[in-house]
Amino acid sequence: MKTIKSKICALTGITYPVFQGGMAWISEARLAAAVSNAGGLGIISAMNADASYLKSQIKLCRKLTDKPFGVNIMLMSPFVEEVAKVVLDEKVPVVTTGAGMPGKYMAGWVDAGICVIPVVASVAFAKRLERMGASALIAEGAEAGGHVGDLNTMALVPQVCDAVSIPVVAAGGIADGRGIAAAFMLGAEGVQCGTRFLAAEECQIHQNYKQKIIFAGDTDTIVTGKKLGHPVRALKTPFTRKFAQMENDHDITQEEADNYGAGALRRAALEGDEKTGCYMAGQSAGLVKKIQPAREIIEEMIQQAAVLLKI
Ligand code: TUI
Repeated sequence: MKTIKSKICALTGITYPVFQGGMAWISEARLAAAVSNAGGLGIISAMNADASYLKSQIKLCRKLTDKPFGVNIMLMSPFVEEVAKVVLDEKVPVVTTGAGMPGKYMAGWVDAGICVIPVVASVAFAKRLERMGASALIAEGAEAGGHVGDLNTMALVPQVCDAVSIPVVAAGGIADGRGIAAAFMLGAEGVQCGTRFLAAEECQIHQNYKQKIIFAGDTDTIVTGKKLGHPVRALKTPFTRKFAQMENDHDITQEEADNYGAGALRRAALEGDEKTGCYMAGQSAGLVKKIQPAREIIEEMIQQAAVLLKI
């Protein structure tokens, strides 16, 4: 069994430099614990939920693993203030952030000794967050699922690596060992995968979601919400096609989009709703072929990458 060691492993105490993305309604304690037990970094999504939800998830994760894990703070959450405090009270080892600038929370987390690893979508944000004390950064390209920036992984990652001296984790479009090897070639010290873990056995989402990921091909995702400034990548379904049509037909308002999208990811993840669910996924869905235990996913990816990197 070959292995890959990097600065990210030393920083976070994980065996393999693979993070599982913090995905709303998807990344809960059982998936995160399975990934951490397999040697990666499992991440619980604080999503749009309140402090008590996050506390119970952290408690469950700690029951299921004694390995390091992370919490992802979605900065657009209405409960962001209270969940930002929970990670301090609970002394969570690693915090990642997404969908915005975590500036006002950085000093508190850094002072408490938390390893803070924000997601960035541009060089300017990367430089600012390094100055604010981030331990590392996740440079996420627009191939990713969910909320996306403008730049693609191939261009973003090397530019962020050149701009900062802290370790960089590459994300967006990475779902196998070839992606990991490529990320290391671009200067990254690790990867974050979301879409591949949707097909983990321990991932608790509805079977319909998993089946859609497995059957998806390279062109089966679409980005909606660009005009309103919140672009989101998801599978092409009746829900996203209608959203795209609404955007094309007229100048859709924020209220209209909010009403249309409310609860759509929850309906996909929990109910497998074919008509009104929003199945967030990255362009790498076409690489995901089967449902496997998280450990198998990680070991398979690392083996393939190690061979390619001649380790
Ligand atoms: O955060 C994510 N992915 C997400 S969050 C999410 S929940 C949601 N649902 C509906 C609408 C919007 C969000 C679903 N998927 N990934 C991390 C990520 N962060 N990707 C890109 C960024 C990002 C983008 C811009 C980080 C900072 C940033 O700063 C610039 C700005 O405009 O704030």
